[in-house]
Formats: sequence, structure tokens, C-alpha cells
Amino acid sequence: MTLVDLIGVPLDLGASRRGVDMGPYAVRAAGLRDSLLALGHEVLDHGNLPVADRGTFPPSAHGADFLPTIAAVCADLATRVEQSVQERRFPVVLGGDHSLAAGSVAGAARALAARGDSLGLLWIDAHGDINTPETSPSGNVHGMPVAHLLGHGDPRLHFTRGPAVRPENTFLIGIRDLDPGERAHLRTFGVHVFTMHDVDRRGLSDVMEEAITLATINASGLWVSYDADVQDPVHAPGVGTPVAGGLSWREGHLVMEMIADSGRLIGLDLVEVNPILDIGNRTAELAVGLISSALGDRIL
Ligand SMILES: [Mn+2]
Repeated sequence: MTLVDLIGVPLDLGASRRGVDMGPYAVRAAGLRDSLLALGHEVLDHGNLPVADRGTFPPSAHGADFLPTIAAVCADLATRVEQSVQERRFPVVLGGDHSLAAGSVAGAARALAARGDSLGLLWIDAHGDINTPETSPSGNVHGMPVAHLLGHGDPRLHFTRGPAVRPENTFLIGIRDLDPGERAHLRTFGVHVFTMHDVDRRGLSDVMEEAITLATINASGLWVSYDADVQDPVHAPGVGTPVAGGLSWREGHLVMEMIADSGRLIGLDLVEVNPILDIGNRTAELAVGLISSALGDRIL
């Protein structure tokens, strides 16, 4: 049995398109708590962190204008996640746009650092999210968290002393849409990348086995930051930034099942669910299935 802390982050200030701020509501409405209770876990829902609505900003506000507000939300989230991990509970962070992971992953890393330990990171996403403010074409912060967790970019988005994760323990998986600056960063920052090309060539099982093994070398805990847009839009139409050619329904579950089998997972983000673009809440229902798989749900 796991003691699960649900933390909602209704944040859409990191993206251009509106709607992912409603993600935490949709995933709860799809039955997350009941699914986790049925698996025998204890669930404490902490509700949503306070996040300013986009409508309270000047109409001209966009991109980097939101960075200070996003940073404050991330600082709050980092503290919540740090406390959860410190207490040997299991934080499940419901987004919200992916910029929140600059806080959640940093919080988990702080809790492990206090034990003299460190964190491995699996970033499951169609996008690299590895821009810095200098390279980002849009200035949207949800395209930047990986770079900041590695210690690059704007210090206001750093919530650890030094990098939150080592590049050799960081894996980006399912990638199929990159900006030019991100391609350069992927080469120079030293992280591991498995694009959809690699998944197609090698098979997902092989890729995941290598990622889990290497991410946890000299790092005891594993964090998975799962962007719903890694799934193919056929199964996940309700995401912030859909890109064709993604993981199948079963492949998404296999990712989570293999991570659960590793026994190293200490918490996760499930982000970018956009109910406005969804069809009958099916993306949120898929999110519930994925989180349940990460917490031990099995076919047999
Ligand atoms: Mn993302």
C-alpha cells in the first residue's frame, strides 16, 4: 500500500492555448481517487494549489511575462512535493501545463539530497521542453522545465542548490517535435534522448529497460514527468499541444507498468490534459489509467 498525496496545479500560464488549467478537475472527475483506492492505496487529496487565472493579467501578457508568477507556483509546489517525499509518501501532481515540473522535480530532488541521495528523471513527452528563455521561439515557460532542472536558463526557475538532476540520469522519451535551439541543447547538455524513431526501431520495452537502468545508476529514486501529449492524439485528443505519431494506448501503459516494476518510483507528474479539446473526457480517463498503472495496476 502506498500513501498517495494528490496535488492539483491548475496552471496554464506556461502555454499559449488555454484549457490545461482545467486538467486537474477533469482527471479527478474521471475517477482517479476511486481507481487508486481500488488498488489498495491510501489517498489524500490536497486540492489545488492557488494559481492566478490568466484573465487577471493584462490582455497583452504572454510568454515570459508569466515567468515570475509561474516561478512562485513552482516554489510552492516544490515545498509540497519535498514534504511528501520526506514523509515517505507518494506525490501525484496533476497539471496544468508542464512548467510546473520545474517545481515538482526540484522538490523531490531536495528531499532525496537531504538523505545524501539523488534523483533519476524520466521525461515522457512529444516535446523536448529543453528551451531556455534565450532559445525559446514563443517564450512559453512550459517549453523550458528540463533545461532549468539541469541548471540552465533563468535562476528564478531554479529551486535547488545546483542542478536538480544530473544529465546522465535524465531521459527524454517519445520525443517527436523539437525547436532548433532544443536540438542544440540536447546535444550539449548531455541528457539521453529516445525519440519516436528510436521507439519504432528498438521497441518501447527495450528503450524503457535501458532508460530505467541508467536513470537509477547512482540515483535511488525515480520521478516520471508524463506529458499526455506523448500519446497519439487518436487516444488523447485533449492535450495542450497535440502531435501526430505518438505512443499507442498500450504503449503508454507499458511505460508506466515498467516504471512501477522497477520499484524505484517516488512520485509523478501527469500534465497537459486539456478538457476543452477533449472528447467525452477520454484523455482524462486515459490519464487515470496511466497513473493507476504507475501505482501497480496490472492486467492480470
Ligand atoms: Mn511537456
